[in-house]
Amino acid sequence: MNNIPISISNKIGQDLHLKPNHPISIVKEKVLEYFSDLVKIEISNPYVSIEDNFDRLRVPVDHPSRRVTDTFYRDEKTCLRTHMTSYLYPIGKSSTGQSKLKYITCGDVYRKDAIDSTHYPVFHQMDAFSIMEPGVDVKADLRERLSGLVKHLFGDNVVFRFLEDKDHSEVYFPFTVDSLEVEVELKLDNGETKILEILGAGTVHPDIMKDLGLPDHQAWAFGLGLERLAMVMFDIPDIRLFWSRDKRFLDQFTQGQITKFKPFSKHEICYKDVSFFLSSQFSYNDLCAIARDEDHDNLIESITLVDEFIKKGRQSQCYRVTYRSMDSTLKNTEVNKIQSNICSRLAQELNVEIR
Ligand code: FA5
Ligand code: MG
Repeated sequence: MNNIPISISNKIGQDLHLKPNHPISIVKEKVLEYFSDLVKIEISNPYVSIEDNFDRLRVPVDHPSRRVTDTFYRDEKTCLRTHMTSYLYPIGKSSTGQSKLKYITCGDVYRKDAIDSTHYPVFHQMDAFSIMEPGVDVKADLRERLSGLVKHLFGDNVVFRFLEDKDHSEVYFPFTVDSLEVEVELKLDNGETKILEILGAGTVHPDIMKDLGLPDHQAWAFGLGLERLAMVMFDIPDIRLFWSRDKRFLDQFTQGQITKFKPFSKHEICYKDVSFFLSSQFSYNDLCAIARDEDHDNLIESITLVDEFIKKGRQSQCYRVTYRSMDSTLKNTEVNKIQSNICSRLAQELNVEIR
């Protein structure tokens, strides 16, 4: 049942959001500055019950996010939190009847995900919950606060939009109604514009308010990802850099200051292809999880499908694993060893036939 590799459990307790001079913490503080009326709650242990992470939030039992290819499970009852919303029920329940419940949390969350420059299996989220005084329009209040947040982060002239569930079917959370996402439009130095989804939000589902013993109250909630904000605010091109221990990265940032990242020499890439006949056990996310596990020094930059064909009725795929070190020049022996370990584990654990 336990599908948590060492490369992931090693990240627990690193707490980038608690290191004052780290970009993740600098952005967190900026968000907290704006939401100073909410009570700040720190929860360092990232293991949560499946009940709190999924069931209490009305996530259907067959929802894709629950699959072992998407979530890291410790045992039948416990997983690594996949979002900070997993505390909505326990915090709400322990303060039952408190019609003043307003809080904000921050922490590391874990998902099996693709490998590319904007996805990493560990990232940081902030989640907020605010119960409304009687008579307050919950939707209007949420929009006002989120507009204020976006301006606080990006300046008064920022261009942004609310994407509403009624217009966009992909905007959906089982734990909210009138759900929305905030999209920010950014002008890059090269003149291009970039669209960035920064958060999900909505009115907390009435069934959950009932479960919390607050059937006559309304509340809003939102959850935002800190890495993507930090990548834009600091001009950080690759999400792996946040985990760098290189002084050339860490020494560039100072508590309370948003400064542009100055890239240090980018090292050369090297790629290796792996081709195999698929099996029923194979999934891309599992391939990434195995690759992460073997790649102790974060040398893998991306894994992409480059070729696919059917031969004698069997489906074959070819993936390109691109290697680049953030800190030093790649050593051939090192890359070969990782690649060969990935291949043997693919054959053993996912039952593919390497070609
Ligand atoms: C959620 O996680 C919801 N819990 C948010 C929420 C809270 C909605 C309360 C309503 C009420 P989502 O999976 O979209 O939603 O993630 C929220 C944000 O986390 C995204 O907007 C994005 O900024 C960030 N994010 C998601 N996946 C990754 C990833 N793999 N790497 C980096 N950032 C990510
Ligand atoms: Mg989303």
